[in-house]
Amino acid sequence: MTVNDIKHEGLKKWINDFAALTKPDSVYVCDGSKKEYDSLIDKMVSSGLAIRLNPDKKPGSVLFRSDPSDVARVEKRTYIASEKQEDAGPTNNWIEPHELKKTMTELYKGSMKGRTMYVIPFSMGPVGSEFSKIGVEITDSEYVVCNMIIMTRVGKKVLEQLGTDGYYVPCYHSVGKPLSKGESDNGIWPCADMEHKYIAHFPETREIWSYGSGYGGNALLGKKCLALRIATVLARDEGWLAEHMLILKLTSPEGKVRYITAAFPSACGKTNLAMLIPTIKDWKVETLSDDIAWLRFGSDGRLYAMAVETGFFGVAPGTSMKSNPNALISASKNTIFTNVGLTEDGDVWWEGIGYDAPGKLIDWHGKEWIQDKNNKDQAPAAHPNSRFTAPAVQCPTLAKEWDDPKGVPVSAILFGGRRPSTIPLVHMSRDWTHGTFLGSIVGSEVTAATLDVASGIRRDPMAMKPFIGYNAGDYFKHWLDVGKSAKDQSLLPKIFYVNWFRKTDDGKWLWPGYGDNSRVLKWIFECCEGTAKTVDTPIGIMPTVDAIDRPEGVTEDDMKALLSVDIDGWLKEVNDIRNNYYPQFGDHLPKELMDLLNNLESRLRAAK
Ligand code: SAT
Ligand code: MN
Repeated sequence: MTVNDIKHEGLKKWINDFAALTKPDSVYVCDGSKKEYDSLIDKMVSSGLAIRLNPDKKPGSVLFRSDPSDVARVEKRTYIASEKQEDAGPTNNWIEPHELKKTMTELYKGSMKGRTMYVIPFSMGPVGSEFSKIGVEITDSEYVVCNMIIMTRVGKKVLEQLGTDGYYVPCYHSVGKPLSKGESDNGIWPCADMEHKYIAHFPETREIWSYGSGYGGNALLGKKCLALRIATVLARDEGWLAEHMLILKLTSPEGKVRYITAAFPSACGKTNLAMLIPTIKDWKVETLSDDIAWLRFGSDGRLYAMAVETGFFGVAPGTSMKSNPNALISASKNTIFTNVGLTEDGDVWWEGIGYDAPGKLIDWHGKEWIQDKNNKDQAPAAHPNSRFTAPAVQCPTLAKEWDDPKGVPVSAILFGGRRPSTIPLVHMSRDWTHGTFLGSIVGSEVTAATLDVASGIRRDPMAMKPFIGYNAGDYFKHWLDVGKSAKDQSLLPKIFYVNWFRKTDDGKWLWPGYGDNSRVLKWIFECCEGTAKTVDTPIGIMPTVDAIDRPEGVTEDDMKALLSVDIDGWLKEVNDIRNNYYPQFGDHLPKELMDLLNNLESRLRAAK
C-alpha cells in the first residue's frame, strides 16, 4: 500500500513529515499479509541478511545475526522524557523532552537515505476490542516489520479500525545512519554507537522515538515501549493495569477453570510457567500470554486479563524438549531466529537445547564453532539473549480464548523472583493491599559479579522496574487505587508470592520446579475455591506442610524448609526494604505500604 491509500489525514501528514526529515528512497505502508511477509523475508535472504533454514528441519524459518553490539534491550539508553523529572521517578533515566526531541531530530535527519521507510499500523490486543490500543510504527528495518507481523496484528484491518480520525500512538524507529563514511549499510544493523542510541518515551504526548538499535524491545515498539511503558501511563489515567505478566488457564480434573497471571523478572521462567505440562494427574495448563497482560474490570466487577501480543519473543538458550516442549514446538516452523547457532544441515542449535552440537556449527558471530565440552569457558554458540520469534497459534497448548476481546476473568495473580533463601515456596497475601506490598518488594538475587546492592537482592517491583513509564511510587499508589475501585472486594483476584528457587545451605535446589510447579498451582486453585489447607503466619497465609503434594525426591523435611517462615531472614528483608529500597521513592511511597512494612516487622518480632 502507499500513503495515498490512507484515509486518515492526520496519519498521512505525520508519515509525510517524518519522510521529509529522514529522506527514505521510498515509503511503503504494510498490509500485514503473508505475501508481504514472504517477500520481505525473500529480500533479506537475497541480500544475505537472513539465512533460510533447511525446510525439512525448520520450514518457513530464517536465521539472523545481529551486530554484536546490538543484542538486548539497553536500559541505560532508555528514557522516560516527562516534562518534570520527578514524574519519571527514581527508576527511570530522564532527559528534558524538548531537548531530547532536538537531539533525536538531528539524528533522524536523513537517517533513512538509501532505504525504504515502512509504515506499520498495528493493534495491541484484538482489532476492535474496546481494550486494545493502536500504534503506528515507522521503521527502516525489514527485520522489524517481519517481527512485528508475528508479534502484533498488523495492516489493513487496523487502518480500517482507525478510520479517518482514530487515535494511535505514534512510534518512530530508525536503525540509524551508517556509523562512518564508506561503512556498508546492511539496512538492519548499522546501528549507532552507544552514546547515540535512544529508546525514548514521551508520556505526556504518548509518543515513542527510538534510534540506533535494531533489536527486540528497542525496536519492536509495540512490545515493551507501547504495551508496557506508554500503556502504564494510559492505564494510570484510565483506571486499569498494564503488566509484565503471563496469562495461563488452569483446569482441574473436575473441569473447573481458573485463570492465573504471573509476573517474574527476566530469567525466572515466565515462558516455562505459561506453557507448563503438569506432573499431577488430570490437571491441565493452557497458555494465553507469556509476557504481557492488560487487566481491567468487567461489567460483572471481576478483573479481566487480555493477551495483547500474537507471538512469543522467547529466549532460546535453555529451551529444550525437557524444559519447555511447547515452546520448542511453537518455534518449529515459520519462526525468526536471532543470534542462535547454525548447524551444517541448516538447523538451529543453542546451549541447553538438550543434545550436543551435531558437528561443526556457525556461531552467532558467523564464525566456525566446534563444541569443546572440556572447556567450561568456551564462548557459547548462541548468544545468551538469542531469541525465537514464533506465532502464538503454533503453541500446542494455546487456550481457545487467548484472543477473546473481553479477556478472561482472573482468579489469582502471582509475583515471584529468584530467591535462594528467606522467601518460602508460596504464600498468599491477606488482601489486595497486602498483595500490592508483596509485588512492590519482589526481587531476585544478583551474582557476585553484578552485585550492586548491599543485600545481594536486586528489587524489581511487580517485575516492572524497567517498564514503568512514570514514577514507580505513583505506580504503587495506582495499584492500591485499582483495588479500592473494585465494586466488590471479594471478586478481586487473590495475590500470591511464589519462589521456585530455594536452595539448601549447601547450594542444592530444594524444589524441582518446571512441571512440578503445577502442585503449587493446585494449592493456589484451592485457595480460590476456599478449600485449601492454610495456616496464618506473620508474613501471610501459607499452606500447611501436607497441603501440597510432594514431588518425587522432595522429603517431608524439604517441604518443611520450603514452607517455613524464616523469622530472622525476614527481619533482614524488612531492614533492607526500610533502609535501602523504599527510601528512594520519597513521599511518592504510599503510606499503606510503609504501614504494612511496620506491621510485618511487629508480627515477626512477636513470633520470635
Ligand atoms: O527485548 S524484549 O524487551 O522484547 C525482551 C526482554 O528483554 O524481556
Ligand atoms: Mn518480558
